Amino acid sequence: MQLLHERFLRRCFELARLGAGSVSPNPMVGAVLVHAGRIIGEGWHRGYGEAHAEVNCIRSVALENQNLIPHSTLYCSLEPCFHVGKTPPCVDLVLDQKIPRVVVSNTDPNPRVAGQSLHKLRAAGVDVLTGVLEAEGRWLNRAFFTWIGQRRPYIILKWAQSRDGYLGRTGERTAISGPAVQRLVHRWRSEVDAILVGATTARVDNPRLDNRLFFGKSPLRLAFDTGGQLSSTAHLLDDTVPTWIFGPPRRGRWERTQFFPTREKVLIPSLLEQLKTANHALLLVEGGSQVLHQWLAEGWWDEIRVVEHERCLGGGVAAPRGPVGAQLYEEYKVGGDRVAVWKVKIFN
Ligand code: AOF
Ligand code: ZN
Repeated sequence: MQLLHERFLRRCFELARLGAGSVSPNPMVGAVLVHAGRIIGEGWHRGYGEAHAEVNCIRSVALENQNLIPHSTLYCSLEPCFHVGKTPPCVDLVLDQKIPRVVVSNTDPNPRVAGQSLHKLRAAGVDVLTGVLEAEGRWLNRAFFTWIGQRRPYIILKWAQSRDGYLGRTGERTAISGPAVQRLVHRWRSEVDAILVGATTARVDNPRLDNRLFFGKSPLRLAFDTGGQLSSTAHLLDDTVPTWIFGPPRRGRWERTQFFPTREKVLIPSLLEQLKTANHALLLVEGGSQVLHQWLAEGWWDEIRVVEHERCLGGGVAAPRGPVGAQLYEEYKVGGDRVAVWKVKIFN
């Protein structure tokens, strides 16, 4: 039975992931309705402010199967919501539909829910099973758990290094990773709310920081320019994508670019505070060396993604040393490159 529950919950996770990049700061949620071992409905939370997974799941049930709903099991990656938010409470939908069994991975940490729905369902006689594949569910929604638990964005540090541990040659843009991993990095960009680079990278690499190689949106671009040295012809100042520059304001008409004059010392906390105010819960820090060292040294990270190319550079800017306090979560090959994902030891 447990294996069957896990199978359907894994399907919920798969569906939930389809919301990556579109639902933040909400969680990614998937729901599956099962009758006698057969899936009769599926749904996921598709966009922030839109219908929840459970609603889309019930809506997807074919007319001829609707009489089966009161005899089915609802699988949900997250506890159904209890509150009236942008949509009515999902817990009432479950009760209205007379669904007799609910299997859930995680309790919703949102204080407006926090187990109250599971309690209400049980009190109404619904058979509730919770905590199935709990660690997987928490990992899937690690940004949401951090957002609710610590009231700050989830921070991913990312860098690419040569096999002998260099980020690039000093003072010049150095292409390290292959085309397959570049596409993956653009996918990562499509899934986060904001992406940051430091002043040197902004000047030397002249990055666009948008998502051109994968489906979906481009994130908000953030760059440090406290010295005001970024060239006015830099891609980051092209005003094509929403961009925040932490540095002195520049003259001209700006539609999508905002300037935040900020003191060097309070850069990180003030940046995180601004992101929080704008409801951005997921930040990708793409370098370069100074920024990565600082964020690592001050402990401002939740996850680290390292892309390692098989080639050696023989010298240049050294990549940060093996992340302290990190635990390898997964490793895989993409083209000729190796991707390693590290997570904070205490998470999960
Ligand atoms: C669910 N199913 O698919 C999601 C849930 O602003 P709202 O109304 O969209 O509510 C957002 C909150 O609802 C969010 O913080 C989380 O607690 C819960 N998300 N709940 O039953 C879903 N996305
Ligand atoms: Zn809901």
